Amino acid sequence: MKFRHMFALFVLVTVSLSIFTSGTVMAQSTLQKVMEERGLTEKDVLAAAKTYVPTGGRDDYVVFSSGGQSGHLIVYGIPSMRILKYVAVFTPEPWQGYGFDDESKAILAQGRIMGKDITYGDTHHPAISETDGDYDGRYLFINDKANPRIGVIDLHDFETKQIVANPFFRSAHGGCFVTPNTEYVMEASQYAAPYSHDFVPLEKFNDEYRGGLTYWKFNRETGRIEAENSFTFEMPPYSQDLSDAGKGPSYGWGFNNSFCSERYVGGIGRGRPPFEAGCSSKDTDFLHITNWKKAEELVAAGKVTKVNGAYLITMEQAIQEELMYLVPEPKSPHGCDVTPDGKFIIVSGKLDSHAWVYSYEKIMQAIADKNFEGYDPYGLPIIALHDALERSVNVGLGPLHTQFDSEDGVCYTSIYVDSQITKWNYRTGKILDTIPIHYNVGHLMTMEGDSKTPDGKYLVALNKLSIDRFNPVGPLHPQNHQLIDIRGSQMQLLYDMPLPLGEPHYAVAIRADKLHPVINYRTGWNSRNDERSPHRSRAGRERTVRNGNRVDIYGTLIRSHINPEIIEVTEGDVVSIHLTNLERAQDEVHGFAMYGQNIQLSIEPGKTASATFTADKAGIYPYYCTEFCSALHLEMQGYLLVQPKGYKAAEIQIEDGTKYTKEDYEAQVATNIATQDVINQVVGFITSHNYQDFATVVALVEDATDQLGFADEVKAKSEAAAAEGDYQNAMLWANQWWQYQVKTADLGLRAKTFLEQNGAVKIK
Ligand code: K7E
Ligand code: CUA
Repeated sequence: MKFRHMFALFVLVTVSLSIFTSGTVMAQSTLQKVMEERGLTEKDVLAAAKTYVPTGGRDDYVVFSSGGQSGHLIVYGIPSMRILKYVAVFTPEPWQGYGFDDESKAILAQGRIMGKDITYGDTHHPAISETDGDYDGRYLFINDKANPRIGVIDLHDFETKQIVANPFFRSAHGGCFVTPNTEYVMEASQYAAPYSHDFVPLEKFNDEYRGGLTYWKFNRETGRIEAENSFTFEMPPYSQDLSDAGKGPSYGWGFNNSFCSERYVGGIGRGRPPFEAGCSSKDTDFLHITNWKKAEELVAAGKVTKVNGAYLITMEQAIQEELMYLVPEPKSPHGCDVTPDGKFIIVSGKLDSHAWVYSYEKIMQAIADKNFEGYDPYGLPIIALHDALERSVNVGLGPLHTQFDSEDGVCYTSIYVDSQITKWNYRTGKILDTIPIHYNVGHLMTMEGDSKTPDGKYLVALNKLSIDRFNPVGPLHPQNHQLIDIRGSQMQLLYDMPLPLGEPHYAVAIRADKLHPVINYRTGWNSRNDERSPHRSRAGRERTVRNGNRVDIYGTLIRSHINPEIIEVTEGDVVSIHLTNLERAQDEVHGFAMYGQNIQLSIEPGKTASATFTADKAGIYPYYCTEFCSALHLEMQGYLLVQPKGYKAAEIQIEDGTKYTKEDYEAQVATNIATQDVINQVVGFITSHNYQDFATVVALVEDATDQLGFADEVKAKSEAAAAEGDYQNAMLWANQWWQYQVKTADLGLRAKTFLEQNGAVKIK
């Protein structure tokens, strides 16, 4: 190395070191000041640093939380706890156009109960699809407890694609839990009811009311549940509660607990002690163990008959074919969690302080030996508790749910009554740590914590009460999700996140790099059923088709106009407006709202969405784009003219509010030529770099090329009008030409900035 170079290096190192040192001192003194001013301790600052994601940064995990009775799914990031999205599932949500466009109305209609629209859901348990026991990030399922339904969400675009309603149940709590290859989605009923829709008096509860467990068949290729290939286990009228699927050695089996095996029917009004008294009087309830693998074979062999149009494995058949067993569970249990190795099932005694660890091996041994302590009133064999139990561990008062750590044997149980999380080891029964929770934790969740290979790292406590945690907002408090660091031997509370939607029950977290959502659709896409829309349109192909009193409008959207801008129909017409977003650029969504018709669409790049309504009253109905998509977004507007029957158009022309001259036209053209220079410079920069190596830039360039093509078309119109001396239209088209240029330049500059910030290299 030459001396000159060494010297230069020395100067560089010295200078950068001194900058670094003085920078640190400065940051420290400022940090100190902020800590003093805000009354923060070192522990607070450490917690903040552990959760803070700098601007433009991404989270390591993405959480899908139940939205409780909002019927939505909530998506947020960890460790930042920033909310990313609400996904509408059972409930209309106007921002996403869900329940407003015809396509999503068809999805919601799949969830009708006895022909009635149900526009909410009590969501409890989301489940991510699994491959070989690990989250694969492809699909997500969530249940509705109140109306026994399941929503299927495709994670390639975070949209709800399907809703299935249970053919037997009147409520369902123990779902969604998936088998290790997402062969099935488990859904257990909760409140026993007759399988028919007929009236059956409560006096016949024991004989005609039933619980059950449905294994919904999932087709990974189509991404849909196949109701016709799904089957249900008929179960006694106990209140089946949570479920989980076996894995590893216990693959092929399912587990679900229950409460109220007393089969008690309350009736305060009838002078009877309430449900809560009669449902907790016995010392034990039952863990149900079902062999879905064998049941699947019976279905395939044609040995299972259909009831209500769906396969039903009666208790009689389950006993005969040795498909279902019971094991006592102490004290109104809750939680039913299979350990990552598939060897144990952990159930909590909600009214007690123990978690009960059942051994799969012992259960199988008892089954093999036909070692039963008796039979329940329906003839189901009961395995004695001491023959199935590995150990019980005193974890705290009111234990509910258990999740797992990356460290073998380590797990965490939510303790409702004591408001704490207990960290313990299910192999040794040792308690390792506890941490107080604010307040009354329900579910808890660790990263990928119910998969075969949990990631550990963070834990979220989903609390039932938030009481004094946040600024008061009236009697209905926000929910509180508390983020806890579990990387050390002691748990550390990092963050309280208020969630202002529903009472979320369960949540699942997946590594962010396992998700690969799209940024746009193929042009003309019906995103609700993931097929090409028959109602799509292309630029220049916009049209209106009339058929009697049915009017179909096939339109397009692109910055910054809706085509058509004027729609004429007659009073009484049934009108369908089908709109295709022609954009390909990321985040260029257009909305579509219209006065007085309850229409609000969200049309993402490439999507086609439709709105159908009856134009029953003559009048003027403005419509416009509801997403601020460009500088001329406010001008993205139009009029629906609903003309009275027999209306004859007046013999008058639209008179422009402003008149233009030759000078106006020439000034505009001069501006356009100057703008073209800017565009050429940007294009020069882009094409002299390796822009084709950047997918984002390629998309921007495609979009810009489109816009420039449109500019050329209207430039020709402008010049033709000028040649005829029609400077009014020449000026208006010249202005439109400029509008397209502005959009081209905007896209080009975004592409240029991207290249500069992402290390593009000059190639010519
Ligand atoms: Cu415990 Cu529905 Cu899972 Cu609520 S359930 S907490
Ligand atoms: Cu499109 Cu605003």
